[in-house]
Amino acid sequence: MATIKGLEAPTEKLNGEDLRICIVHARWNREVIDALLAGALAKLAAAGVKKENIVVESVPGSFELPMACAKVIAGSHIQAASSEADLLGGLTFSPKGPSRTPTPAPGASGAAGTSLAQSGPFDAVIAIGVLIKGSTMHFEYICDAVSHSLMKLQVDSGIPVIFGVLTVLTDEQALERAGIAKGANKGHNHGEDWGNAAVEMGLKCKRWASGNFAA
Ligand code: RBF
Repeated sequence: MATIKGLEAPTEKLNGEDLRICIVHARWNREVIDALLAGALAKLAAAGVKKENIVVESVPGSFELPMACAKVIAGSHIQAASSEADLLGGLTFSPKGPSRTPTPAPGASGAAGTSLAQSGPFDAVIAIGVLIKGSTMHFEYICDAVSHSLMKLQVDSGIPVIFGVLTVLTDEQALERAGIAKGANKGHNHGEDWGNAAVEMGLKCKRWASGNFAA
């Protein structure tokens, strides 16, 4: 019997061209991480998120994900505030003393014809990790701490934090959920769903924040 499980696609086409998104991934279980990361990046690109508006950072393991996500969210707010000051010809301070940054010309572009990266705060963060159960209680503690901390972070910060953490019992389950299983059936790459979720939540949270709701 066909399963009833799974994600229904959004009803409208999502346009991510104005979004800025950060992916933070762990490096444990790298083969699986790389497939999930590629899946997420492919869906961000398919939704029109510009390369220069995607930041990818890594941390050692999944336990480090909540702290890293909190820091990149905070840092992107600081970056946004300082680039707003720049646009007004703001003062910057360095050990050599204060200097004033010239205001960029409208439509200015970066090196080799690339457009300048957006410097607004991140509209969504995707936390990617792969936790595979071992023979001790380590797995349970990390899964619990990471899932609770990422949920708390998104609610407290108001920035969607996509839960891209596989919590699996076997290597095979991990490979299957990254679309790289060994058998004829490769499974499904959940990284793709996380890329789509980041775009959908980034767009919706922006719209809701401006008091705009579905009719
Ligand atoms: N990190 C992961 O992302 N996935 C794992 O499956 C994983 N298993 C671990 C198993 C043990 C016994 C230990 C000690 C660490 C493991 N970590 C794993 C790393 C963990 O998330 C973190 O990076 C380290 O505990 C350092 O804070």
